[in-house]
Amino acid sequence: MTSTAKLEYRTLAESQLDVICIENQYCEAIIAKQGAQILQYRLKSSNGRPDKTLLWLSQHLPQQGQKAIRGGIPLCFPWFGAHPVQPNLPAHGFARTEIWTLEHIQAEAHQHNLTFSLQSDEHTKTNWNHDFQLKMTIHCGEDLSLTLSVHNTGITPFTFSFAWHSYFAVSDIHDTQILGLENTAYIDQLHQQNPHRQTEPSLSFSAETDRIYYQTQGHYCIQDPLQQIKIDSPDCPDAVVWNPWANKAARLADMQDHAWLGFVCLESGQIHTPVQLPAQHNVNFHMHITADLL
Ligand code: TA6
Repeated sequence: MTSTAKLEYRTLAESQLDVICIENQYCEAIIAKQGAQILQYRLKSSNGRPDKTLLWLSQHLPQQGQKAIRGGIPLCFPWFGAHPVQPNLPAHGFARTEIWTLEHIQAEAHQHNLTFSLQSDEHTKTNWNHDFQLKMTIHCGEDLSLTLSVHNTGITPFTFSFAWHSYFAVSDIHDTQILGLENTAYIDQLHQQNPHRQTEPSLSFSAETDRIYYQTQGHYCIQDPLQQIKIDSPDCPDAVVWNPWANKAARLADMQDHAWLGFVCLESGQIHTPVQLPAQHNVNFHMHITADLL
């Protein structure tokens, strides 16, 4: 049992991704400077409970700064999905491919808090002509939580959408259910029709699933025979649920065969009604994740 906090800077051999590796009493984690993206979070075994890897991560990592890393918790900002007007711009925005600055480290025996920032510059303005500063704090301890602060540092208002595109590791998508979406409206991204409403208490999976739920309660549980993962993000009004299933997964170059069986994306954010942020204002979002092994 580690009684002290460990922190190490590494550059991953093949991808040249600059990462920060932390370990404390409760967990081990790896966070990439690209996108301030947590790639791995492993809860240590305790009181007879086995250890638990919470997040799924592709084995195919891109060269740093070249393209999005599939897995962990990528940040989609300042738009979600394809750009609404310019389809040539990167899907899910550019925040997840930019190299963020590690601003602050708080390391204690039982937790780490790492704060990263991303400032607008001439490069980001080629994609989105606004002045902004993002700050993301990642708390790694007995639980995992993220805080995102979006600051409009310009002189004009801007509008953005965002989501934490979280890839949660599950034993088998066929045996996975998501609770917390009962009586919630959603748009089925696979059949762009009118909104639907989920009436069932739980969502299970038997085919490609790609839904944007909106005006949610902000409290979800991913359940499979071995675990419960609770996600609380009450200041994020929307949630996306995605699994590509076999056919779409086969078309994703950075998804190894059958990997689609081992994850579900439950993505907290604000998409359906984008955020309107006046000049010199800021807004904060929070997501808190806990895992209980059954
Ligand atoms: O998670 C919802 C979604 O928008 C899906 O439509 C799918 O495209 C997924 O994101 C993955 O997007 P990415 O750009 O990370 O490959």
